[in-house]
This record gives sequence, structure tokens and C-alpha cells, in this order.
Amino acid sequence: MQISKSFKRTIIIELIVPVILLVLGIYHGLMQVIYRAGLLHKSSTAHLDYYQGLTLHGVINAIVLTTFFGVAFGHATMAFYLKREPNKSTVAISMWLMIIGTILAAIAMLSGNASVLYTFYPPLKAHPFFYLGAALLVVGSWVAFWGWIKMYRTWRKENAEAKIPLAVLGTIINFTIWSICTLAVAYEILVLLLPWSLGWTKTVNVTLARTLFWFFGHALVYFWLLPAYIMYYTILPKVAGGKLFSENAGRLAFFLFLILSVPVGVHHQFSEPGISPSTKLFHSILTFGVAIPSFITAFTISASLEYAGRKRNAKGLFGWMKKLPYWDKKNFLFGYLICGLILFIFGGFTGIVNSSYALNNVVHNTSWMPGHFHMTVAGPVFLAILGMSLYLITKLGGKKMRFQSYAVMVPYLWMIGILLFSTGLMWGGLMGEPRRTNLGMSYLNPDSPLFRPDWVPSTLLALLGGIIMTAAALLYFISFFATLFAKKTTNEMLELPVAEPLHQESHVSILHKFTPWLLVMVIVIILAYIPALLDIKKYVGPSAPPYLPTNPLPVKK
Ligand code: HAS
Repeated sequence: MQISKSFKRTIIIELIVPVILLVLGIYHGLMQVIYRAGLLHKSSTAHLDYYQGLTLHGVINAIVLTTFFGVAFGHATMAFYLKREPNKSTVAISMWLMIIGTILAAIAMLSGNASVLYTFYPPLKAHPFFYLGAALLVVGSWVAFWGWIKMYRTWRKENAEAKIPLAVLGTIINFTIWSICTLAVAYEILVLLLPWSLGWTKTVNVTLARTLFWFFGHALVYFWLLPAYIMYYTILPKVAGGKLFSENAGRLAFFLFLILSVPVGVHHQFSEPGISPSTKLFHSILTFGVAIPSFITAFTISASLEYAGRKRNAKGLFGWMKKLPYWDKKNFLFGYLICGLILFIFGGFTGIVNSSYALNNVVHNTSWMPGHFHMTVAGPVFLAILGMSLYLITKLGGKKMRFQSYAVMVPYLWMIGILLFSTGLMWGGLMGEPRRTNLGMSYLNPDSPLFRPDWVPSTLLALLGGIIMTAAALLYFISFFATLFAKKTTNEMLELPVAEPLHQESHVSILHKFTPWLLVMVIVIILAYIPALLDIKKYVGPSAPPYLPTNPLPVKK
């Protein structure tokens, strides 16, 4: 499909900006494993402090990259399936808001005035630019969504009887979840944190801020995940050489995410004293519920892959696994998607451990947690982003992919790296190794009275994994930038692989309507969050003054 020059340019910019920043994000990831393995016994390197680096790592990789990509991929998907472009001004305003927001937040982080990690929990206080930047990034992504809604309505008028394409359904659901969950973080930033950071208010209600953050924060992880799920349902079966086993299953999975992604945030706050056990129990049960669409996906995609393997004459129960196109250069997307899925088996099961209240007490705030989330956000999410960014750059730029063999190796190398790294972290976590801690200054420093020799093997394993991941990222950067700067050789097109459904399934009308699911979503959110907010009102302690990570005493104004 041909698209206008300006639209094409916007998508390419939205893919390139975060990949450039990712160079910094990956560097700080490597620095993390080096500090934590005790190879460095200091608090900063190259004038960048440990917590400054950890903030840059989390914000760039988990917030900036994912939001830019979500919008770029959304533009591509909506335009490709609805065969039209969004309004030019929404596309441009959205891009500029996101870029300006990122620049403001980057200034605050790089100048060392926002070392508050990606969760920016108060009473840690950041420079107002950090909060403003985050708000602009989010608003920019909303504007893109408004453009798509208009586009979808026009399409619907012209195609009253047509089924909404699965990828469009997934994109609209993802950005609906995003629009609702970001309302809470917008309130947190604009009403609680920004005035406090500007010195207009003296204290902040920490429990309320944290609860608003997690109202947003867990839905955020599905905002990261859903573009990957769209690829699993609509692209992976095709690049595997097969068909999608059930489109209805995909629709059901997306609608279940719509109702269950938000009302589970308190599972991040099981140790929060201001929230009652009954509220925590309810969120824990809903969290088991939000694993269901992923189980549906696991079975549906396995069946689709099995079909692809059997078409290549696979024999036996698991023979299809050996017949998939793992090393096919023309189908390089397959490797990125399958490695993400394999990692997600472990990422998903560790998530279920986390959501079980009693087990959560063992692993909360230990290095188990980054072990879990690197097998989710740095697994399926990150690999889908890398693979699709490279794919879109070649198609939209009319380029031939450079360093193809590097690009094909990247996901496998990355997967091995993550498996070692996360195993090291989770093993350490079960021995009590804390997360978000510069271990090289204390527990991993033989000269410190706190030295823990039993944590040496686990942190070294994580270091080995981290080095392999960095090597994979370097190979990716070589292929990505060489492709980007290569000469144009073919027509510039917006093109996505499209998986056909295997069966003509019966029409289930509830899987084609948004309103009933939206209503259920609102009801479940009210049931889950009104008790949490009442608990906070009832049990909360005094509000806190601001702190900086460098000093255990409150900031004096
Ligand atoms: Fe999580 C903490 C529970 C999914 C990310 N999570 C985090 C944090 C992050 C994160 C970043 O209940 C840390 C936040 C912080 O900084 O404090 N998580 C879950 C549960 C799920 C889950 C139940 N998490 C994710 C996803 C993430 C993510 C997705 C990012 C994208 N998580 C928690 C909890 C905490 C938490 C607690 C707080 C803990 C605490 O104490 O702080 C579920 O959605 C997971 C369901 C997934 C599955 C897996 C299905 C498997 C599939 C693969 C199939 C394979 C195939 C291949 C088809 C059930 C789909 C076959 C072919 C071959 C060839 C083999």
C-alpha cells in the first residue's frame, strides 16, 4: 500500500528516535549487571550515578521505546487494514508532543535531577521537567489515538457490515486501556507531584500516589504487550508458513485484556500497609483472571504453529517444533516472535508466582522481580519491537536489509542472554538479594562487613547474561543503522504479513461489539478501586516531605 510522504516520515521518525535512545538504555543495562556483580565498588561511572543510570535504563527502555513504538505500529496497522491515513494534524501534533516530552524528561534525567526510577515513587522528588515530559509523552500518544478513532468511524460508516480486522480491534483495545489507565497517572503527576516538585505544596500523600501509579502501572505492562500479541495473532502464523487457528480466540483474548488489565494494580502493593487484605485478595483473584487471555494465546498460537509444522510434513507429537523456519532470512520476523514467546512461558509463570499473596511475600522487592519482568517486557515485548522496527524500516524506506545474518541471530542470542540473566536474578532473589541496589557498594564488595559470598555465583550468572544481551543489541544496532542509511533499492510501501484464519468460524456477535465489554470494564474497575481508595483515606499516615536519592534526610526548602 502507498502512503503519503509525511505519514511515512512520521512513522520512520517514531521508530528511529527511541532506537537511538536505546543505545543509552542498553549501556545502562550493562552497567547495572557490572555494578551488581561487584566489579565496581563506587556509586558513579563517567559522571553518571548508579540511580541516574537505572532511571535512564527504565525510562528509555520501558516507557519511551514502548510508547513511541506503540504509536508507530498503531499508525502502520490502522492505515494498512483500514486503507486510509489518519488526519495529518493529529499525526504531527502527536509526534511533536512525544518528542518534546522525551527531551524535557531526558534533560531532567541527564542533569541528575530526576533519579527517581521509572516508577517515580514519592517521596523521591524529580525536577518538574521530568513530570512535565512524562505527561507530554502520554498526551502525544492520546492524540494519535484520537486520529485513529476518527478514521475508524469513517471506515465503519463506509463498511457497515464488515468485520473489524483483528489487528485494528487489538490496537483500539490497547489504546482504550491506555487512555483509561493514564488518567490516574495524569492525576498523580498534575495534581500531586508537579505542584509538590514546584514547591507549591509541602508534602505528598505517598500511598495515594503509589496507588494511582499502579492503577496505571499494571495496565501499562499490557499496553507494552498487546502490540506483540497483535503480531502473534495476525503475523506470526503467516511468517511460520501456516494459518491462524482461531480468530475468535484472538478477539476474546483482546476483550478479556480490556476488562482485566486495569483492576489488578494492587498486586504491586501487597506490602502496602494502607490497603486492607480483602482489597488485596480481590486484586489477586483478578490477576489470576488476567492470565487467562495469555493462556488462550498460548494454545491458539501453539495450534497455529503446529499447523505450520505439519504442513512441512512434521511427524509425532512435537515434531512440528523442529520444522519451523527458525533461520529463514526472508522471514526473519519469525525468530523475533518465537523467541519472545518462548521467554514468555517463563515470564508468565513467574508472574503467577508474584500474584499469589503468600509467595509474593518471599519475592517482593528482591531481584526475583527484575528476573520476572525481563522475561516479559525484555522478552516478547522488546523482541517484537526490534523485529517490527527493522521490518518497517526496510518496507517504508524501500531498503534491502543489511547485515541479514546478524539480524537473524539477534533474537536467539538475546533469548539465551535473558534466560541466563533472569535465572541469575531469580536465583539471587530467592536468597534475598535485593532489587534496585548497587550491590557493588556493599553486599558484593569483599571489603564491606556486609559482604555476601553466597550471592557471587548468582550475580556472576546475571553478568554473563547481561554481556550476551549487550552483544545481541550491538549486532542489532549494526543491522538497523546500516539498513537505515542504505540506498533505496525498491518501492517504498506500507506492507504487513497477513495471517489467514484456518477455519471459517461462526459469527459470535459479542466478539464484534465494544460497548458491553467497556461497561463490564468500568464496573470491574469501580469494584476493585473504590475499596482501595477508601482504605487509603481511612488508614493513611501523615503526608511526606520531599527526599532526594542522595540523602536520607528530607529536602529542606
Ligand atoms: Fe508482571 C511485576 C504478575 C505479566 C511486567 N511485572 C512486574 C513488573 C513488571 C512486570 C515491569 O502479581 C515490576 C514492576 C516494578 O517495577 O515493581 N505479571 C504478573 C502476571 C502476569 C504478568 C500474573 N508482567 C507481565 C507482563 C509484563 C510484566 C506481560 C510486561 C510486558 N507482575 C505480576 C505481579 C507483580 C509483577 C504480581 C508485582 C510483584 C511485586 O511484588 O512487586 C500475567 O499476565 C502473565 C500471564 C502469562 C502467561 C504465559 C502464557 C505463555 C505464552 C507463550 C506460549 C508459547 C508458545 C511457543 C506458543 C500465563 C503466551 C510454543 C512454541 C515453541 C516452539 C516452544
